[in-house]
Amino acid sequence: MKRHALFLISSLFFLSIISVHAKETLPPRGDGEGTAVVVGTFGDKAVKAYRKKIPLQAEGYYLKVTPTEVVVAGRDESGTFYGRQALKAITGSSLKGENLLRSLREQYKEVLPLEGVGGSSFEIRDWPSVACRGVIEGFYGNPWSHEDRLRQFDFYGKRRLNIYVYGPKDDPYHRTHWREPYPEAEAARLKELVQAAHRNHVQFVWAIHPGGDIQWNRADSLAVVNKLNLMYGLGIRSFAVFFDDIGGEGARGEKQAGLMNYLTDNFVRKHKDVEPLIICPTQYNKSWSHGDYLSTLGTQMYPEVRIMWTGNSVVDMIERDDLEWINAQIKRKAFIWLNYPVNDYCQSRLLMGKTYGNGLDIADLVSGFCSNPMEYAEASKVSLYSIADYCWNMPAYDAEKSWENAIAELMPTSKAAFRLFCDNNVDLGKTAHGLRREGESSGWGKVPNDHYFRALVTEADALLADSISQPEMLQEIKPWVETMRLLGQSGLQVFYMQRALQQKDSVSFIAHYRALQKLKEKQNGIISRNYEGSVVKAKPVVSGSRLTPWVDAMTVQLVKDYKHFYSYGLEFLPQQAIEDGIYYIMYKGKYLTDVHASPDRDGDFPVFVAEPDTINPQRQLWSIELVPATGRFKITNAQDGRYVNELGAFWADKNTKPYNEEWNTYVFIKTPDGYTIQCGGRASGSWYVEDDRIKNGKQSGTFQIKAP
Ligand code: 14T
Repeated sequence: MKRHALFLISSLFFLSIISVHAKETLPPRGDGEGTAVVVGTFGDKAVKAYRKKIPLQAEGYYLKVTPTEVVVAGRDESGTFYGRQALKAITGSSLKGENLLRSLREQYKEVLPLEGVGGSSFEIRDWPSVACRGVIEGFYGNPWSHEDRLRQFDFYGKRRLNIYVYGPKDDPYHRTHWREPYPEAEAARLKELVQAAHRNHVQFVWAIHPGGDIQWNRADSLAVVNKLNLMYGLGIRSFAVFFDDIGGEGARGEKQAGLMNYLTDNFVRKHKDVEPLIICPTQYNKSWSHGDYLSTLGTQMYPEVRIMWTGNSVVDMIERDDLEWINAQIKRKAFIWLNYPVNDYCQSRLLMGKTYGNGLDIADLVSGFCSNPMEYAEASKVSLYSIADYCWNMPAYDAEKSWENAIAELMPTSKAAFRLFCDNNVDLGKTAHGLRREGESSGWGKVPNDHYFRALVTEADALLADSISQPEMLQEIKPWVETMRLLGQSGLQVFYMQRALQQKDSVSFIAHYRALQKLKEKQNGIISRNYEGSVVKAKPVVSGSRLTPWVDAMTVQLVKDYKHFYSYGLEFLPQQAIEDGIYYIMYKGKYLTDVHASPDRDGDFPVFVAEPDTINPQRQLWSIELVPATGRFKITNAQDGRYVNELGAFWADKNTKPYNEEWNTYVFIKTPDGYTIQCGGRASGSWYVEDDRIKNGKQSGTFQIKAP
């Protein structure tokens, strides 16, 4: 193939790149002259004159723009591809002169203004910080569709991401049925995908996940080689083997290392054009590492095999110290599998906030950096956009700026609306993996509450009405957009309830409360991915860490306050299992008693006592009070105010274990002869009685709650 092109472009094309000065000097269109554009790759004759200017780094390029000359010279084909794109982006920019230069400096590694033409002439030298930059489709849940993936590859090309690892957990031919070939139709589609990836200079890595049932014998080694060869036939030239989330026989390090070496010898090296393998180890994060598993991989596996790593835990941002630790274990640079913005473990949330927290100084310690995204391909682009920025020019990465740019580029016709939407889909809530994202609903509190809620409604409407710009994105996020709308409407109803209470207008209060309930019902009907064959259906939550809990807690609080003063419309209000008050808590005729009533006794706990306490009756009385934030009840002793914790004890140490409404509030459930008392949140379990004291477990006791 001919690698260079020397051609003329008309001055019309060039107008937008160059300043007014340049425009004047350009010859008019159609006179046969114009700006000379030279495009080529290192080694081509056309760019020979510029060979010393081309960056040495793979995928780097040199770009020169003057009124009479444009040069794009890549270190390699990818470099030329990215150089052309940079030229196109600059051509499309409306900026001029110094403003243009300033913006170029933000985006490209080296920008050198050329003398004399006031910002309209410059040279750019640009190259990536990280060699392998991209995406690993490695989540549980509905795999991306064919069209999703095609759109992703175009996006990667534009954003200069160069690797895509195919490993959706719910593709049977990747994992559960790894030995079997893809059916013909699926194979044909994969082939088409591979070509689309390559057109965008994206390496397509196909991953196999054999660890669930692999036998460490010749037959299964051959079964893997056989499958890889079939995939080679579809045009795939890069492969990975995953051993994540398995136990037992498949998890043995020396066997895995042996297989990787076997595959390298009997597959990779048998072809001239296959990249070194990638392994996802079983111990793919530090918190799971034990024994000599990692160092076994490090010493026994060929050094060219790349090893994936998610960080200090399954879901973690990556820092330099962490890499120094793992690289020493595996005797090579880790290939990062970043579990963000994947949401397969918090499916009700979309993760569309800023991508922050990864060190800006880790480029020299990684062999690659891939993001595991959400099953929502379009929505994932907000974060992937930033991952791309981060990997291309790591020291210059600015999470905030990159997020703003992503929003503007992904939803050009509804920027403000989309920005508000993303800003309300940031945090994950409490999950087993612990990652939290800050700054959800960042505009909340900066304007009056009702204004904010109204904006949620109007911007949701704006997004729902915008069918021109990004139908695929809108289709995907629609259940969350509708949820944002309902959240806004609910917030307004809460606002009206508050106002009604202030104005002592019980009729209005009840009306708004009922309107709020209607919105709740609507919300319950919203389900994402509610189609035939969906592996995962999600119930969307918007601003799940800020506004949604605020609306819920506010509702509980307002209802409580209302009940305090009014009796109108009580039939429409939820009944508390127990009205706030002071009670005896009894079990089989015995009284729960704060025997010591001594606030500082370590590890103290109340016990059930047969006799009523006539000297200190308060010791047997308990305040039971609904806590709006959790909708559950706090139980405190009337004598000394100590709360009962989930294990039926008083605080062990009030400094190290202070009251926590998540853990220390309880659900009362009415039964025919009393109540069962359930712990909330992660403290899950029910109270029962053993040796006259409260225990938390699966069996649940029945307690009587009696007014004194
Ligand atoms: F291979 C790994 F690097 C990895 O992260 N594996 C999975 C991944 O497919 C998934 O998307 C991600 C987020 O849920 O976490 C890993 O899956 C897990 C992690 C767990 F801690 C599955 C079960 C777990 F208990």
